[in-house]
Amino acid sequence: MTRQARKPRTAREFGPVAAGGGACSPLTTIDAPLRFRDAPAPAVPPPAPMGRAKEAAVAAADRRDAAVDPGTADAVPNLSVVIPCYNEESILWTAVTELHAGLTELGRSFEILISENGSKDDTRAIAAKLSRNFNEVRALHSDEPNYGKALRRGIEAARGEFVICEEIDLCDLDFHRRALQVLDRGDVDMVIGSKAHPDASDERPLVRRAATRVINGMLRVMLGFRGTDTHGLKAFRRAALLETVQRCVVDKDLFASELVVRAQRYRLRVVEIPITIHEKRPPSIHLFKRVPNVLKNLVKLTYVVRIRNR
Ligand SMILES: Nc1nc2c(ncn2[C@@H]2O[C@H](COP(=O)(O)OP(=O)(O)OP(=O)(O)O)[C@@H](O)[C@H]2O)c(=O)[nH]1
Ligand SMILES: [Mg+2]
Repeated sequence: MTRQARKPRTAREFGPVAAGGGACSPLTTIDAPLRFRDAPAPAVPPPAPMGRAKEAAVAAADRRDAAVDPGTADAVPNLSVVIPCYNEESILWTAVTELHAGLTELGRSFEILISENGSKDDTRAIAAKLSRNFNEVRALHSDEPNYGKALRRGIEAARGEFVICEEIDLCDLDFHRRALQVLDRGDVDMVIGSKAHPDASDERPLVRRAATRVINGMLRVMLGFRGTDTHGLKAFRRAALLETVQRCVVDKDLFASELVVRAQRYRLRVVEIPITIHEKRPPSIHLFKRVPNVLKNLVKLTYVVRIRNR
């Protein structure tokens, strides 16, 4: 992946966190006052107790994972990379093999969680084979194709001190390095890799770049989101985000956005860094097919957050 030459950054684009950032990339802090700043920050309530049926379902899911996942008994890793996967047979093997090599070079202990659901091609079988081939790879499966559920399940199953949410067509080790450098400092809970940051380089087609701006504009107006991107690469300290994950109410595409919006509402320390987007293949689901669900979940999320104040 080639990095384009960038114009010099203006001082305005360097937030206070960047000032002490040494060699790490510029950061834009996104902890400006909330639109609803006069309201007390909602405390993160304890997760609701699980009912018997849910407990049984979770236990059954764990047993299923164990069946395809002989590596889980190993020591707890420093880093978990969670990758939701759907119908990715064409790139999964190569992408994970390359990612495994890159993460090995980083010099941290790690695990890669392939969180597949609903694939109609050989993705599940390839993920299982990868988990047999590499001790550090774990394969999760369930039947319903659902990006948000897959990401959530992967985060909940992750054991690392740090979690990175990846996409199989990106596997951006440069983001991993820079985000971990920021998290290592200990004064940040979550790092968003922003496609719409002034210093980002986004090679996706115009219509998808525009869609990113539209959805983020809606998140700002409807939910008080502060920042430039919510969907895609992110890294965080697992302990800091786990309760936030459990409070999320929407799934599919909007789950990733809800996670970021809630992290801000709960006053977690969230920053953005620019990324270069160079996809290995076009998206598996067409943008317009995703719109109805995004809008439905946006209305639901706005109701829950704004009206129910949850
Ligand atoms: N488990 C699971 N993974 C999914 C699903 N849909 C997409 N993914 C995965 O999510 C990641 C991103 O999917 P893409 O198809 O590239 O979507 P995208 O349009 O680039 O996403 P944006 O960041 O919104 O632009 C990939 O790793 C996909 O395999 C799904 O229904 N289930
Ligand atoms: Mg993509």
